[in-house]
Amino acid sequence: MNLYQRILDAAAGREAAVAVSTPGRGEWTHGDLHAGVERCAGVLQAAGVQPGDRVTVQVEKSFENLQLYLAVLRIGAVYMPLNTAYTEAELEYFIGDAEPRVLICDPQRQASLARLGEKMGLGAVLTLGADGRGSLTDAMAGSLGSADVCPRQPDDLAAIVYTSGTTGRSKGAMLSHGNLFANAATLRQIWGWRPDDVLLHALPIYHVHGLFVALHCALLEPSPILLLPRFDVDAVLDVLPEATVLMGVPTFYVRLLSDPRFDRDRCAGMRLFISGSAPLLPETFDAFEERTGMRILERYGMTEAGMITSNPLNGERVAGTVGFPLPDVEVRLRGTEGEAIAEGGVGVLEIRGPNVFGGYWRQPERTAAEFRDGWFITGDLAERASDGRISIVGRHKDLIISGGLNIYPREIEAELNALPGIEESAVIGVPHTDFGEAVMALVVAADAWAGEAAVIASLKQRLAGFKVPRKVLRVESLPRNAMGKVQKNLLREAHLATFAD
Ligand code: MCA
Ligand code: AMP
Repeated sequence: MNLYQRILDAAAGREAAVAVSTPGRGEWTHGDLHAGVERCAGVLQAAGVQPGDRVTVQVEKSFENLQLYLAVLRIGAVYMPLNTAYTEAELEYFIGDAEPRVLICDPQRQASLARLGEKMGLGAVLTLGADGRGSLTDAMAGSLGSADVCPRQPDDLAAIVYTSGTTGRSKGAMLSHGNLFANAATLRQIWGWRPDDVLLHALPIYHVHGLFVALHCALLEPSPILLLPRFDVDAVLDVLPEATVLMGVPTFYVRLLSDPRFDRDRCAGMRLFISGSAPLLPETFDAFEERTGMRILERYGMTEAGMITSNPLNGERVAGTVGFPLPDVEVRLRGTEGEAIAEGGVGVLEIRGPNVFGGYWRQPERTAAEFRDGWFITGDLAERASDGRISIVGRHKDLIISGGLNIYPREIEAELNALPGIEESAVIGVPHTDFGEAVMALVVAADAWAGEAAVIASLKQRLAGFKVPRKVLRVESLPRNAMGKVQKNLLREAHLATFAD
């Protein structure tokens, strides 16, 4: 039950058909794809990677990056993708926690990461650039390939995907071959995946949305993938007429709508626009329908579980709701202490199903804290209508989602509080037209503090750019409740219009 074996089996007899194309770079058949996977697997094995070993990957998206992911699955190792925006300080934490055998990074970071790799006892540091070149692909050219696909049990780990924590540092969600296959099979069924589908892929492949949700649907059919290196409106508009399905975060749709070239004609061949990772505003849903005559299908998910609910393929797609639980996923709503709530009331969404991860890597206490009687506590606040439709109405966890990327205020507050002159801080998310929410920091600071620009500059040294506050405002004090807890709701209300156009 190796997920890669399923992907390989799906491609049998289709060796000459196009699997992936990237405008400006080329196109590759299923035969090319899997021959390269085998060679890449051989390189990893020669570097000492054994089944169960972690392979950490921080590279730009490319066809070769996809081959690398599949090669890790093939040899029974554990894929560990990282956002390319992470700084070296952030990377050091992830490597220390996961203890990978091998790190694959961008050639530009090779020198500094090789030093880090030596310090942290890595077996090898290989490189792969956005153009598909690097020491990994050089080694692939001379590789004889690996032996057979490594047999795996459904519970064996396929990937560890790090997700930030409300308390403390990021934690690695452990996803098994069984988790990934179960979710992919369900999505392919409910979204009516077809051999003549063409997936327009513009998401990063270091998060669950782009890596598992989008790619597995296409690879298990198999249907061809138009693999764009990143989301760029011009590039997406160019290839849209050749595609049938697009998956994106709400920012994709906001940006497409802001371009007058995005119209019905260009969408004529499309059968499905899917949105998720962050709330899609009803205004965006409506404007999209008005422009294209099509309704975006919104779904809801999490790194720890892949997809959880979805609006229907056939049937009413309702703006502001995330649809129904997937057929093999159970959901229930509970109070914050686990107590029952009244029918129709707001509660914390808890889930159970074959898609739900096994726990956080080497963190049994945190795993135990996020499960109740076998149900995973998502931390999202939801409401269930009488017909069973779920709406996400808020978050019990202190989390900001900007352009589909999760940002945990605590991590930024800790960095801010460590800066000279800053006594305390509160980081909040406020409405932003492009990103949905943007990060803002309120700081209580001594007169001699460095000032907004210098604070932003020093945070950029330590944190990935998307986490750095777009505004840092000095305030006299932070509002607190009787328990001494900062009342972030009051701050969010007071600063609602910070990024208003
Ligand atoms: C980039 N920047 C951002 C973001 N992305 N700032 C805030 N929020 C962001 N999301 C900053 C950079 O640090 C940089 O700042 C400047 O914007 C330009 O960077 P660039 O890379 O050019 O930005 P972009 O290409 O315009 O990217 C925006 C984007 C991208 C297309 C929305 O962030 C994206 O593809 N997001 C998708 C994330 C995703 O896949 N999420 C799924 C998580 P400076 O100039 O200051 O350096 S998985 C998940 O959530 C679950 C499972 C689910 O339900 O799907
Ligand atoms: P991540 O930890 O990056 O996997 O992000 C998962 C979180 O994204 C969920 O817990 C939700 O808070 C949020 N999310 C995902 N999809 C949606 C959606 N369609 N509507 C609202 N929030 C969403």
